[in-house]
Amino acid sequence: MSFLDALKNAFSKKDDKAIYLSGFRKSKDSFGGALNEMKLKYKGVNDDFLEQLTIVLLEADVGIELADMICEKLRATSREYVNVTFHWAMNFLIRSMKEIYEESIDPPINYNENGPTVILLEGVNGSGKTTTCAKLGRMYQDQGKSVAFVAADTFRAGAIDQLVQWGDRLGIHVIKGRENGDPSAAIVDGCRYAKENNIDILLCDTAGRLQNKAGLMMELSKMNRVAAREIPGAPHNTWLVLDATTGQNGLAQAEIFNEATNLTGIILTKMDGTAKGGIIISIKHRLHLPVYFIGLGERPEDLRPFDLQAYLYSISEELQEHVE
Ligand SMILES: Nc1nc2c(ncn2[C@@H]2O[C@H](COP(=O)(O)OP(=O)(O)O)[C@@H](O)[C@H]2O)c(=O)[nH]1
Ligand SMILES: [Mg+2]
Repeated sequence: MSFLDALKNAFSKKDDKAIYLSGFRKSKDSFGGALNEMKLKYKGVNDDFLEQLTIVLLEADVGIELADMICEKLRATSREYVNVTFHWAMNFLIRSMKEIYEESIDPPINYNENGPTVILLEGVNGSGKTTTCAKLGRMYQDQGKSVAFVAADTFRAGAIDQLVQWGDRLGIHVIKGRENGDPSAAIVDGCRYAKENNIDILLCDTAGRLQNKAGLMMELSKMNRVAAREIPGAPHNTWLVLDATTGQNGLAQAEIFNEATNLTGIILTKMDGTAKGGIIISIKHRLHLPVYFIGLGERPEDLRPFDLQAYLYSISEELQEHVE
């Protein structure tokens, strides 16, 4: 059985197939579609083919380093075979993407067994932090957990109200920071509320100002310090919320945040609106950070755990259908 066949088999057994397929539709159409067009012109794994493949990979935002690496490996391996079909090359490509993602193992999400689990959401303005807070809140509620929000984005006018509105809609209590106040004060209040009210999951919506790295570092490290003082081991998770539509620029942001604080994972938002899903592979390769969740829309229910098989299947579905 070819790699793509095995992928199809594994995918067919999954729940939520339709949701993943529709969420990754843009990636599928552009990435899978561009690869399919290459099939028509295929005359072997030669320079023209590899050049075109590099372009397709760059358009999917896999990044130049990985695009070159994959193409080089494809070139070298294809020399060992006499009849290299297009189908074989596509199997090689998708399998390479899987292997790159799996180079490092994703640690499971860190839950506090002895009290509230504190999760900090970080990221630049507009990346989707507040919406993701609402989505995670909804997900944990569905799992039967008690949830509270901390509105610690005290810098952006309206940011606190936005989270309060989500809290009202979802029936989740919101601990509010003071506009232009110290976000760490809100974190302290939130941790105390969580301890006193047996909250399982405390989701903290923070501000992410990238203008000044030293300032960002100071602010984030203070939030970490005060959280740890209130609840042992807190923050138990620090997730960077990244807008998938920003492509390789998102990778640069991730690197800056990762230097400023101890990130433990990534949430990639707006996957429904982009064909640039390849960023998932390059983040994993460069920063060894797991992508725990993806945002597939603006509603609280539009969050799904990132599923590598579903992603790879979705982008290669087109290739499967036309395979002999
Ligand atoms: N299509 C889509 N839009 C999203 C997603 N996540 C967030 N958004 C939208 O992106 C915009 C900014 O989100 P917001 O949560 O306010 O970002 P923040 O500044 O980081 O808190 C809003 O209009 C959201 O509805 C997603 O997964 N898909
Ligand atoms: Mg916000």
